[in-house]
Amino acid sequence: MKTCFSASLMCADWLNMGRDLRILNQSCQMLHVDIMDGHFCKSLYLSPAFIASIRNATDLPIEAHLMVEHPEDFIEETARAGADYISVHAETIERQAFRLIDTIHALGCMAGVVLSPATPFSAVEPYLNRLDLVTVMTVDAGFAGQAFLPEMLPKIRQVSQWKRRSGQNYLVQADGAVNKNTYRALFQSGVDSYVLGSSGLFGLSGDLPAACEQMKAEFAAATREEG
Ligand code: S6P
Ligand code: MG
Repeated sequence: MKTCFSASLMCADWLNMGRDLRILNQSCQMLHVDIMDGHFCKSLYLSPAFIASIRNATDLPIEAHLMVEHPEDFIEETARAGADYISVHAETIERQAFRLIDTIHALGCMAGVVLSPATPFSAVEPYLNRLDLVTVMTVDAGFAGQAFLPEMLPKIRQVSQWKRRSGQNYLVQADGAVNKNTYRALFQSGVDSYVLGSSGLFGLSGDLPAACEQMKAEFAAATREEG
């Protein structure tokens, strides 16, 4: 599967979003929009309205990462705003996982599920075969700039091995502290899609075109020996 770089727009320069999207359109394969309600995690960032406002500025697939306590309240609005992938947290869908995955698909979107660091692989195993995207959080949800949690690597391997063994086609994604120090371990664990935030892209020195080139070079260097 081709590597996917997904830019986390909560870490972008909001004052220059239009300009930066034109650059990201050339260097990334997906855009990642973190939607928080201040309850599931103690932060407020982007929203379905933000997705609607950027929809016409990009042909890249947009993923909405719903960090909200009640995803059922936001799924339809997020789909109407133009999201291609809607990812909900495993911890928030336990008792209605199958129904909500069906709802996402019925709205014409691809369905993703995200595992917080403390959530084990077994929590999502019952419905993995219905997913298009599985994200393992490698930091706690809610904040940029946190330290990578290496304890998450075995879980990523479980997600990627299950995919291989079952012949499923979902993308395996890592979100949190994805950068030159972690690419290699993530790649070796089977990650297909890399969410790039402050440490892997927007916080690199220089302007955004230079940062995109640096990011791609760092990824290539970290994974080169792997072929
Ligand atoms: C965190 C959010 C992430 C962040 C990303 C920031 O709640 O889901 O998508 O945007 O982790 O990147 P970094 O490199 O600062 O961890
Ligand atoms: Mg995210």
